[in-house]
Amino acid sequence: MRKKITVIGAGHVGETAAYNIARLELGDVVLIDIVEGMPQGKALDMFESSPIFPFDSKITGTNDYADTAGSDIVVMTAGLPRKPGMSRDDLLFKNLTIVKDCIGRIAKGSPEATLIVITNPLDAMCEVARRVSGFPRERVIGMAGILDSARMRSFIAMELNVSVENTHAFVLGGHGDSMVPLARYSTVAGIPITHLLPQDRIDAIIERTRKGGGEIVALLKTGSAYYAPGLAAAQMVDAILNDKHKILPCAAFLKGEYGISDTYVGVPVQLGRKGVEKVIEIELTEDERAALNRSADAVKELIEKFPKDLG
Ligand code: TXD
Repeated sequence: MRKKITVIGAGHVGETAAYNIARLELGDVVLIDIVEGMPQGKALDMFESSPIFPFDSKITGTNDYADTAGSDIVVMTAGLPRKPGMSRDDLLFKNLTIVKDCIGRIAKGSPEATLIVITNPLDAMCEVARRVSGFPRERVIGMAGILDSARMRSFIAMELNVSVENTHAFVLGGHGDSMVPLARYSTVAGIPITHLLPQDRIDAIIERTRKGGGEIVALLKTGSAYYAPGLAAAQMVDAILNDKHKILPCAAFLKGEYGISDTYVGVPVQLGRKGVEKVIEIELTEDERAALNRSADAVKELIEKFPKDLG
């Protein structure tokens, strides 16, 4: 039987994720949104594109959670995006209500699903999804690190005029201004960028990576990035459904790894059929560890603002 992937939220990120998942033939896709007709229209348009460069996935649009029942994976994108001048944290209370509602409904019909959360503020919304669903931490994972490291890879490729395929980048921490891009684990054809670039250029790449989301928001003026985030979600779906045991940077709920407990933060994890199979711990310098702790503390601060009835 083909796998079933539900994408909640048929806005920019949701539609991009859904289309990529369908084109990669990772399974059949259900696209759900509160706006009537919109997910149905987008899904039909996507399906009508499938004979052109052919792909064989069903895509259904709906406003009814009954159609999502039995999903193997749920990609949660519903929620407000940032506008210029807003931080991701400014979205906390509005998106908390949306995530609570959507995940509460989806979890009933798809109790075995793995949840991939994308809604911002990312790490805090992962925690909402974990609490509301009651799913184990292995099956509630956040997408941010793949995007942040793809941004860093793009900037490294631009700087050195090399193929993006040769680049690898390593970004730890929360998906916010406190994220921790690690230069010494970021490489071109296996060579650390610390051997290839002077410190001031590395600092500039790190700064641009940290502010990568804001750069796009400032240019778009009406919303935030979606091509790279949508494709990043598809990569996670691929790693899980195809049981790849692939190591990718994701937001995971830590239980002592990196000396951090009871919070989501971006770390390298191994993804396979069971979701997070392993949190990969790497050696950090004292400064890097302090930066990761600061990032985790920033996430905890948001979690402390949750209303008491969230559990
Ligand atoms: O790296 C990352 N994690 C991110 C996160 C990268 C990019 C965007 N990121 C966040 O994803 C962004 O800050 C937002 O919180 C979400 C979605 O961003 P998107 O750009 O897709 O926003 P849109 O285009 O406004 O789409 C949101 C959709 C829209 O169609 C609404 O009608 C729908 O969400 N929505 C709902 N759907 C279902 N159920 C409910 N309750 C609901 N409320 C809104």
